[in-house]
Formats: sequence, structure tokens, C-alpha cells
Amino acid sequence: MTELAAVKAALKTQAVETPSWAYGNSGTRFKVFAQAGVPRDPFEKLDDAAKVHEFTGVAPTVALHIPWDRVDDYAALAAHAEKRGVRIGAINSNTFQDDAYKLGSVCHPDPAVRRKAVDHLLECVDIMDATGSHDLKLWFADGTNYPGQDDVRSRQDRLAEGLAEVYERLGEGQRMLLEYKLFEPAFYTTDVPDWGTAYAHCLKLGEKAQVVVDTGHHAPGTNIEFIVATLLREGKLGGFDFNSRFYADDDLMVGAADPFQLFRIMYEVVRGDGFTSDVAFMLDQCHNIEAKIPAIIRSVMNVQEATAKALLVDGPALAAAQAAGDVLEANAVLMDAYNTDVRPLLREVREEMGLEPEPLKAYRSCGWAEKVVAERVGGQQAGWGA
Ligand code: AOS
Ligand code: ZN
Ligand code: ZN
Repeated sequence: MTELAAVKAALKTQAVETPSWAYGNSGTRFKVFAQAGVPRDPFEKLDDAAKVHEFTGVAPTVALHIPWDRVDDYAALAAHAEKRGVRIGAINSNTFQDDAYKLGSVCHPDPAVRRKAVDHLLECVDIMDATGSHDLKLWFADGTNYPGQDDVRSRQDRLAEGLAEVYERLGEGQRMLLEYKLFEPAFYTTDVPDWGTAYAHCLKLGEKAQVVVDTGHHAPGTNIEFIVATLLREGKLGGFDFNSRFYADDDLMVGAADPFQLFRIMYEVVRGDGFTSDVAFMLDQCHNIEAKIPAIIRSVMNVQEATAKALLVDGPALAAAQAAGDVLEANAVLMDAYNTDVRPLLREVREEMGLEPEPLKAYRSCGWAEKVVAERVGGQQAGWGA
């Protein structure tokens, strides 16, 4: 295979998971702007996700969030997905939207609240069984607002205990993906604030526990690609929650704020054989003011473009420059790849996959947006603030 053929082959097998909540109405704590034609239930979210896959060819799975996507029959939901040409991806738990969780969920000082939270996580594993999902994605809003509010060490013990119970329940081929977040909604301590804490818990739990890197969950200036490289070296990178941030957890479209950072991350993925391992490339975004399906298509394309550039890095030339201590040349090799216009290459890749070369154009002329605006009245809110 020529080098370019190998790059194209890798791009064709790429899989970006889209989140069900990105298809629903969302906003900030100030205002949720309703859009016409948004899905009214999880089945319709899958219909929209199927459109993203139809036009990009690389978005075959959809992450669910429980309870936002609660249905009576999960097998029927999975069958519906399959009928539309997609599959159910990670099951995202919710241990933050119940009054009981004011002081935390799995880290709460009251064992009854911890029981409720762990029971919810176990229910999520049942849903994985019913839908064929492989991944349980855990993000905990747990933390404290004031020094002395609770014992930080005891909270870690409670977290470990809760995680261990859920870990034991995982079946063959199922994983637990633990996400960290620097701050918010708690502001003094967060119980899983960084990759080190997530890594330490995952290491103790075992092979089925891995870390999720949400690109919006770090302090400004954090070198995220270094974290990615480290977790990949340790076999502990479970996946990404991709999005863009200008300030904090903005959840804007991936690749919009800092496409160079996305390229650097994808380069470390390529370098660490992340494509051949089990890394889940998920989006975790909300589209508050822009049209949702086109924004998700754009996001998938942004990931593809960063990936294509990362795949185009001339490895031998880079290694030679690095070995020679040629700082400028090494940097130039990397920048050459980043500065390549990969859009023609991606158009070719899509044509070879039997797709339209311009996904956004193709979507806009397919009539789906007009159809759902006419048919769907009273679209569902994504979940936050519901
Ligand atoms: C929260 O800040 C995290 O990014 C979560 O991954 C996610 O947004 C939420 O759990 C949606 O399911
Ligand atoms: Zn996330
Ligand atoms: Zn987040």
C-alpha cells in the first residue's frame, strides 16, 4: 500500500460517536433557545444521528444519556438504530440531576444516597446489555464548595467503593470510562478533578476501567496531548469527549476554538496507535444557537481534518530531525502536515466511500431539515436544566 493509500484507509475506518443530547434543544442557565424540528424522543434523535452518518460515513454510533433517553424498551431502541444504519454507543449516567445529589452521589456522606447513585449506574449496565453498548461513561458532579465541608479522603474511599461495585457488574467486552473535570458544579474540590485521580481509580479497578479525556475539562494552557500520550502509553485511554472551549466547559464544536490543539491531540493518537486500539472518539457538545445536524456534521469533519493532518506527518523525517537535535526542522515537519489543506483528500476519500464529497452541502439539499420541521412539533430539551 502506498503511504497515501494507508492514510485514506485509516480515514475510512475512523469512527466518531455523536451524542444524543446534541440533537436536542440546549442552552445556558440563562436561556434555552428552542429550534424547529428537533427530536421529540430518543428514537427521533437516532433518526437525526443516522443522517450525520449517512453524509459523513464515519459516525456509526450514538451515545445515550440516562434518564434523558429513557424508554420502555431498549432492545427496540437498539433495533431502531440498526434499522437506520447506526448503533448505540456509550451509555452516559446521570448522578447530578436529582435533589438527593446536593452533596454528591457516589461520594455523598449518606450511604442511602450512595446506594441510589450506584443503583442508577447498575441500571445503566442493564441498558448496555439490552442495547449492545460496550461502554459505561461516568462523569460525577461530586465535590465540595467550602473547605471543611466534607472529608476529601473519605469521599475518595466512597468513590472507590461505588466504582468497584459497578465494575464487578460489567460483562464480557464491557468497559467503564471514567471522565474527569477540573471544576463545576463544585468549586472547591471536585472528586474526580484530573486525569491522575481518574487513572489511579482505573488502575485499581482493572483492565475494564479506562479514562475519558473531555477536551473542555482542563485548566487553560494544559497540555492535553501530553495527557493523551501518557494514557495511551499506559493502555488507559478509553476515549475522548471532544468539544471546544474558549473559557471553561463551553461544549462548542470541536476544532472551532483551537484546531491546532486538536491536530496535536490526534497526532499523539496516531503516534500511540490509538486507532488500532479501543479508543472511543466521542463528541460531547451542545448546539445552542446553531443548527444542530449541520453543526454535528461540521464537528465530525473537523475531527476528520485534524486526523488527516496527523496521519500526514512524515514520521521518518520527524524522527531523523529529532535524532539530529534539529529543533527547527522537527517543528517544520510537524507544521508542514498541519498546514496541508486536506479538504481535497477528504473529498476523494468520501467519493471512494460512495458518498457525496461535501457532506454539509449534501445534507442541506436532501430535504431532511424541511421534513422534520414540518413533522415534529414540540422538540425535546437536551436535558440540562430540564
Ligand atoms: C460534564 O461536564 C461532562 O462533560 C459529561 O460528559 C457530559 O456533558 C454529560 O454527562 C452528558 O451526558
Ligand atoms: Zn464530557
Ligand atoms: Zn463537560
